[in-house]
Amino acid sequence: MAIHLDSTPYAWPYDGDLRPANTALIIIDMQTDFCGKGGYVDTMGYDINLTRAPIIPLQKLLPVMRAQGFHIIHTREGHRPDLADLPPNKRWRSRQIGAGIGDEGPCGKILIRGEPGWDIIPELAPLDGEVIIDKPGKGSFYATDLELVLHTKGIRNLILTGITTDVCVHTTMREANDRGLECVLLSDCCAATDPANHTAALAMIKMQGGVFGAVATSTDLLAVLER
Ligand code: C5J
Repeated sequence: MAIHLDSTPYAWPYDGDLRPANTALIIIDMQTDFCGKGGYVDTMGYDINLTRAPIIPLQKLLPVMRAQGFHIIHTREGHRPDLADLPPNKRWRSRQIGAGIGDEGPCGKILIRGEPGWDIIPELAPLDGEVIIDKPGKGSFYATDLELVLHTKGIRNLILTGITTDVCVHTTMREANDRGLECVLLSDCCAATDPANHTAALAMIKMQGGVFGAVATSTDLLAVLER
C-alpha cells in the first residue's frame, strides 16, 4: 500500500514507499552551541528563542518514530580540539562576529568536540544505539561516514529536522538530493536565526516541482504515522 504525506509541492515520498526500515529522521545540530544560553549562536547575538522553536515539536515526534522503529540519526557540528579540521577562513569569520570558533566562551571552547556547548541539548538527547554523525562543516555528508551508514542500513528516505534551516539543514538536504535520497523537511521542526531566511529556504525547496524534495509539518507526518 502506498503511503504519502500531505506535503508540498508533491505528496512525499514520490513513490509511496514509506517504511521504518527505509526511512530515517535526521536531527541536525540541536546542540547547546546552536540553541542554548551562552552557546555560539547566543554569543553571536542571535535570538535563541528562534532556534529553540523545534524542540517541542521534535519531543512530540521522537517517541512515535522511536516506537515504530524508524531510524533516528543525530548530527553535531564541531571541530577537533587541536583545530586541525577548522578552516582558517571559518575561524576568521567567526571571530569577526565575536564568537571565535575554538575560543573560550561561557559553554567552553566554541564548537569544539567534547566541550559542554557542543553537546546535544538534554531535551533531545540521543538514545543508546542511535547514530550520531560528527561533522566539521555545514553539510552532514562532507567529511563524515553518513553516506556509508545510510547505504549499510538500507535507508533511502530522509526526514530532515534541526537547525538552522538555511545553513546546515539546507546544505544536508541538497547533498542528500544529489545522492538520489528522497527528502522531506519538516518546517516546524526546523528554524533559522532569521525567520525570513527560514521562509526563503522552504520556498527554494519547492521550486521546479520540489527541486530538493518536499516540505511538510510534524503534524502531517504524525497524521500518517498514527493512522
Ligand atoms: C551554522 C548550522 N549555522 N547548524 N550551523 O553555522 O546551521
